[in-house]
Amino acid sequence: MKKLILLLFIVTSLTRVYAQDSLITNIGSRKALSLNGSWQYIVDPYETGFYDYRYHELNEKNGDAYWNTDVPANKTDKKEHGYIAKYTLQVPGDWNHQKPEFVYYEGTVWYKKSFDFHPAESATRYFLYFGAVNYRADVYLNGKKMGMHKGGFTPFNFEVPVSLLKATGNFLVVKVDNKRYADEVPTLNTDWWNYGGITRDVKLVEVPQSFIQDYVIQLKKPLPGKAPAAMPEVTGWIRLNQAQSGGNITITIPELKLKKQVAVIGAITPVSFKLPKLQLWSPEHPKLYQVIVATSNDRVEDKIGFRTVEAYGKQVLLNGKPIFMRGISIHGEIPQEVRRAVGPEDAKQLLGQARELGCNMVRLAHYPHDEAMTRLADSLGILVWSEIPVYWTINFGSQEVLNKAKAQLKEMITRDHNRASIIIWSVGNETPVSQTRTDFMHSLITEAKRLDSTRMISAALEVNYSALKDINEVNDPLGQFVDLVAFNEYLGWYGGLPDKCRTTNWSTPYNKPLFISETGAGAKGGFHADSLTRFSEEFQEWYYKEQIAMLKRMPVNFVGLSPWVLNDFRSPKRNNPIYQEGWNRKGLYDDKGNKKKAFYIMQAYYNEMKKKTI
Ligand code: GCB
Repeated sequence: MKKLILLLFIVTSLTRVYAQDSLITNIGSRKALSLNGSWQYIVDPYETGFYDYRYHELNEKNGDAYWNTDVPANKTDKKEHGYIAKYTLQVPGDWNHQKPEFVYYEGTVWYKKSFDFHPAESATRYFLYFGAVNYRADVYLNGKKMGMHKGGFTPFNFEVPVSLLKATGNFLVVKVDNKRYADEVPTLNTDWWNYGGITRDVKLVEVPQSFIQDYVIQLKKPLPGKAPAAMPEVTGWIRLNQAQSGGNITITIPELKLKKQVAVIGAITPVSFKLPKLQLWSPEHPKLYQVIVATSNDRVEDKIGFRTVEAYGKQVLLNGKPIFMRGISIHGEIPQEVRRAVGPEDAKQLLGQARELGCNMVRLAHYPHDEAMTRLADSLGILVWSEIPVYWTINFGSQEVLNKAKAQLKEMITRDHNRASIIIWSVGNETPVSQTRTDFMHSLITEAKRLDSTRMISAALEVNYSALKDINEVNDPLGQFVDLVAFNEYLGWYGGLPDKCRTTNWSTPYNKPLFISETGAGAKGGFHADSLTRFSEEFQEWYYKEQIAMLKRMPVNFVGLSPWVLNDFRSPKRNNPIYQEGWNRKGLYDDKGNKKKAFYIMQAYYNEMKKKTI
């Protein structure tokens, strides 16, 4: 009996690992049927469509489950659910902004899409792909459960057996639940609105039996402190969906006249080759190359930039040269329409605003943003900090929570490990110091390094305002494990008034580059008063002036900042009825897209730094 239990345990843990390893990357280059558009829905705050009246999960035999057909077989049938055109939501998109009754809704909504589909005749496999669903998704096709995923900002896919697909009237149902729980990532408490729904693209993706699932084609880490060699070397690997022996993989970069063939040696085949006459990717020259990865029966095409990045002594070196990061923190939200950002147009707006400010870097807070953002950052030449929502006080003592954080870390890195723009993976934000916390975060850092050894790893640390001195040390023990010591400070907003900056200096005991991952003050756009009046544009302007004067006294290892924040954003924690009304007002742009006075202070500083550092 004991042996049987052990065997069952091994089998279930293997399937769990397998499920996490199945993510197909570069989904945009795959043949797919888009399932975006109108979906019908049922709001189900009591989860009546999921549990019976004894609160047991409904099973396949129970017609009351909302993933079962809503069409009565005959007129005596009792159906207490149904999907009709009157109740529709657009996908991708959060539900909160789509109907007034959803503004504050957190809970379960069932989404249903019908579609017709003629499977290809050749041996082909199909996957249902979701760019992101916040937070938990239970996916059913034609009454069969395809799988469940947790994590609101990362992609996942489930294989669909061909035999299940019908030529007409496929019945795809997704139960989306965005209730907050103490043991999830993020936890109950965040300073942003918990937008629910199928927030990113949905596709039915077609691939051959044996296909290219993922690959890393990036420059090898240079020798410490060195620029890439004259003929830089690419190292990486290609992952096929299943182990295979025999056959070749070909990597082609037409512009460099490169064609490299390697023999497949299992599921993962390492590759390495030199790139002659390479133009390195940088913010000034965001050069991307067309890269084609092919096997005898599969082919994917990508656009990849090649560069190196590392923390070296007190500096951050990009292609061997020190850089100063003129950053801004960004939430994935379009405030003008009070909704989650999604797709290329929204990315254009957000990164366009950052460019106007004079940025060469963005911190995508506090969760992985839409893939359109990192793809656009690649082509615009904007450096990126990408983060998982390990935010404030999650349950650091729980192995289960650690596994959830690791799953999101893996999905974030897997989706984007070929994006040249991404130079920093962040494992969290403002986590409170304790040994349990440090062990948890250290474990995430180790995992991030295992998954990607070519980028810097960081986390936004915090400052204790009650213990402020003239010289403050950023000495959180986590500092010993990160590559970049990053900290959030709001001196003049949370600690004293802005003139406090005049006597305050910062340092770190770690011999590493130092980055200010947040600084900011609230102001209601259009509210003008003297600079001592909180929430006036003048107060925020004063704050930025004092901060910048302080930045000019920063030690030599100061490598940049990403102030808080680009735009005002919705937050249920901000309830001043006159100035906030449910909005965090620390944006340099207000919620209508107007620039506040502080915007121009920051822009002038960045212009100055641009001249100095290029
Ligand atoms: C922080 C958090 C950020 C908040 C910000 C604030 O330190 O990292 O998520 O929104 O402060 O406005 O207080």
